[in-house]
Amino acid sequence: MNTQPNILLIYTGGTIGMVKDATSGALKAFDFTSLLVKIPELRLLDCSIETISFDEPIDSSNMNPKYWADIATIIADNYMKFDGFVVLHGSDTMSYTASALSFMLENLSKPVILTGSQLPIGDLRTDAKENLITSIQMASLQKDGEPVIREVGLYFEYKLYRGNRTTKLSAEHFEAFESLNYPFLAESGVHLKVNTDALWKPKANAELILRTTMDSDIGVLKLFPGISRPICEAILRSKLIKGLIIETYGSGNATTESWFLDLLKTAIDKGLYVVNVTQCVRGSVNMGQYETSSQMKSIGVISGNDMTTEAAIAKMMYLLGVKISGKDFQFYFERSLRGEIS
Ligand code: ASN
Repeated sequence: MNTQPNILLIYTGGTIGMVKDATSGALKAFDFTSLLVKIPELRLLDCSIETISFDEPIDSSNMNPKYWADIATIIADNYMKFDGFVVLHGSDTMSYTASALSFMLENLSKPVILTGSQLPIGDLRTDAKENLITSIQMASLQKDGEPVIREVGLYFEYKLYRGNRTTKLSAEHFEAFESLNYPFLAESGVHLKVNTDALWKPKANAELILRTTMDSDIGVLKLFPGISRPICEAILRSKLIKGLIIETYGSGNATTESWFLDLLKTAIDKGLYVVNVTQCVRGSVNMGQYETSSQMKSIGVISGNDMTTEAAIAKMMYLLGVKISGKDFQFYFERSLRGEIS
């Protein structure tokens, strides 16, 4: 009997899957079905691997909620057949996809590891092989017949992170991602070291629930000194958006000019959900700590706490998609649903 973990590799695109054409030198999509031939090391792993690919692999800058739904559906459709899932994805929007998948897959209790690379898999100095091989190993980790990782993770350059806590910070270093408000879940050195205390513990015996409807009628407004009133008016009075994420300063602070606060209040009173996340990559929104945030709190601005903007965007689309409304929206937004908030 085969007791090896069974892993499904889902290839969506990104640099990892490109190879240099031997004659022209141009980067082109990789024939994913020949992956096992191109990377013979994969045969040495103590697991069996099956692969599935997007018909037309994409650069992750073209990622969107429809593709998120496709990935989540592949996982849900194959959930009973496999012990773990590895999603190969371009690095540019990987943190958004990791966040979105974490919300779409409620009660997930198997590993879903996203990975990719900065250099194509065929490049001599590629980071793709280590990322791919170790991601598969992370997805294969088991204890007493149960998967060790039971959440959506992102593996890159020797570290496994909680996916919805990550941000891409570097366009050139192999160490491209960080999870600045949450410890990494595991580290790859001579041994794979798992940070057991940091792992997500899903509800026992709860069935996987797939929810793929995302409502993307939302906006993000990054504040800066000098941001103009007409620009803020155009956004906050727009009938096209149902939710707005405001990227504020420091611990959630913004200008106290009355035109700004009045605009916010009118928009919130008319039903717009406004969420406050900080521009800082580390730390949390704490409305009320300074005068420059107390009024936002009192007019009903929702706190994003220490969520990344990527996670806040995915969570907003998700909560709007499942039609959570009114006070419940604030209640669920301000609470950790998948470990996205400390
Ligand atoms: N543009 C690529 C992507 O996100 C970048 C990468 O994968 N390194 O698809």
